[in-house]
Amino acid sequence: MRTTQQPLDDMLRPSEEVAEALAQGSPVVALESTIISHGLPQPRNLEVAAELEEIVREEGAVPATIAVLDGVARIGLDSAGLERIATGSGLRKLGFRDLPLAAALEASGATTVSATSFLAARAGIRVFATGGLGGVHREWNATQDESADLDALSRTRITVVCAGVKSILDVPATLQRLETRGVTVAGFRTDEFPGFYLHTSGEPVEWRIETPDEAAAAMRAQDALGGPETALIVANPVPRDQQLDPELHDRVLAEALAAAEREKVTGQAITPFLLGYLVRGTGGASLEANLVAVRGNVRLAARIARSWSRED
Ligand code: PSU
Ligand code: MN
Repeated sequence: MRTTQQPLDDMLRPSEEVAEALAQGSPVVALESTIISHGLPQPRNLEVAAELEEIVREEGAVPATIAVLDGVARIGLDSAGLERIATGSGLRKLGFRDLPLAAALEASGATTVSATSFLAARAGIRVFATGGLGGVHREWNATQDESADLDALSRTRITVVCAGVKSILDVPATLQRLETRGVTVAGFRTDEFPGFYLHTSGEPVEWRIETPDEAAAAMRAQDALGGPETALIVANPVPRDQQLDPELHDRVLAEALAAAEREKVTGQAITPFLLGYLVRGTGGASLEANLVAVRGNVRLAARIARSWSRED
């Protein structure tokens, strides 16, 4: 039997600030990096990366932006690290399954929801904020393209605050898959599942919570029940008055989906392609709605992390 193993310390490295906060039981919020590298246009993405960390601090928690740099999963980046994620060329998009190869080959990449959730939980972080989750793609029947985000959330004990799933997806099918896999979903002050750029996707959500304390109570109940290590999704909509105009959204999304088909964009490239098309096709309006969503999610995640650390 082989006994030589790479020590975990060499592969998973919290920043000093994050390590200290975790040791003291202070609130920490994980942030993903794919949204920075592949989800937002340059140069705005670097500003946004810094702004999101600032929001977490304003709310009294410590931000931990997660990415893999030279094979090491970094839990909390300094400004040079954030800059590499935002401006580095040819940076990979790493899902959970890519992590062992990135470690072995000392590669660098941004982490998606599936990889970030795993690494955050492994480092001892319980709360994570993003924009919109990945899910079941509209052409699933032909492509079988379902984001690894869903599988990761069915086996990772983490709370993800998001504005639903990206509206480029098949939202009802994604909700079905989350149900099948036992992922807990609650609307934050809403009875409808959010639509990422839109306040609502039009789909109902069966549970509604009103406060960060209620989210933290659900997290404690998850642990007390002791079932499989599943996630809690806190679905937090963009305010109606800051959403993307629904008609513009539907029209440009239809164009984007047609363009993806024409240009035969598939696999990992499809999500960044569609998001980028929407930014250009809406004259930047989808970008503003995306940012409103992410900022709101980061703020709420910090409040949940605070409630969680008080009760822990
Ligand atoms: N949320 C955003 N923008 C993004 C993403 C999420 O507002 O770019 C990223 C996340 O990293 C998510 C990924 O995990 O898109 C999903 O990609 P795929 O469909 O290839 O699994
Ligand atoms: Mn995919």
